[in-house]
Amino acid sequence: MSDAPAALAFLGVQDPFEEAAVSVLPAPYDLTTTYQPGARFGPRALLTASLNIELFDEELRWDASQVGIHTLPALEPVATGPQAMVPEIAEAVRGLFNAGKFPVTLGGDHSIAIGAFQALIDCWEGVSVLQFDAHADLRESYQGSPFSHASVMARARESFDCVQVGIRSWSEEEEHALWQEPARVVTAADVATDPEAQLARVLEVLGDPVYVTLDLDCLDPAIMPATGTPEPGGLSWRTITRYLRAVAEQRHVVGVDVTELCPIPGMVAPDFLAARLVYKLIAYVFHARQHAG
Ligand SMILES: [Mn+2]
Repeated sequence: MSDAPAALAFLGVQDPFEEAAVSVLPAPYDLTTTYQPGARFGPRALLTASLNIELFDEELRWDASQVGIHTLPALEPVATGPQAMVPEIAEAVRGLFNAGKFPVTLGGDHSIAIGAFQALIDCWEGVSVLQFDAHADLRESYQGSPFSHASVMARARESFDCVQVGIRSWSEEEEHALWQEPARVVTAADVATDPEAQLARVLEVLGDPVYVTLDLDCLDPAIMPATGTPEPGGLSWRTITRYLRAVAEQRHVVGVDVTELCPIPGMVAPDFLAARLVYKLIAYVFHARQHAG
């Protein structure tokens, strides 16, 4: 991997790859988006917004960027379909795990997570997957592809123990699969009823270590309208940050992907939120590591 500065570096920080604990990997790919394409522009919008956020985290009272952050060049989108993109992402993320990095993969549509899962299988035995999403993503295949954004968690469940949070949209086809282990599903309605009790339930069933796959449509479209398939009734900023911090403090989080930012021209707030959320994730994980034991 080269230390040449990326066109856009997360937070405007570009530490040398070797010295950075965090590797940001832009994967601007949205060929499987169902409703409103544009997630291919997500990484650029997120990285651009990140240039304007404070390096000092107001909650932890700590500049998390000191752990070292390196943004890689964006992966070249493959136009032939997700089955070609998956191995590319898998190879990139595998390289980051093998180099001891904390990968932060930026979508792109949620299908890019399937590549990260393949790297997880090779590099992290016994890892669990924690999904934040409006959608169950449990279709066996969708529009002819088993690697669609709508099949992400069907693929994950083949290899990992999963917990799904924020879910509020699924098909009749997915209904049976979704409830095979009801303890592992926390719907958005569950969260709304009693966020703390539902967080406790997540921490009870979730394994260790953990990989987080976060589809931004888990959030309420009032604060995150810029996704391909926005669903009403989603999580608040307070809830997602509370959950992520608790998971980071009580589990070893090995990597994350944040997907489905589909920028709306002229509306910067969702881009800004996405950048803040990525930085929160990094800050929570590394603050917890520094204060562990
Ligand atoms: Mn989704």
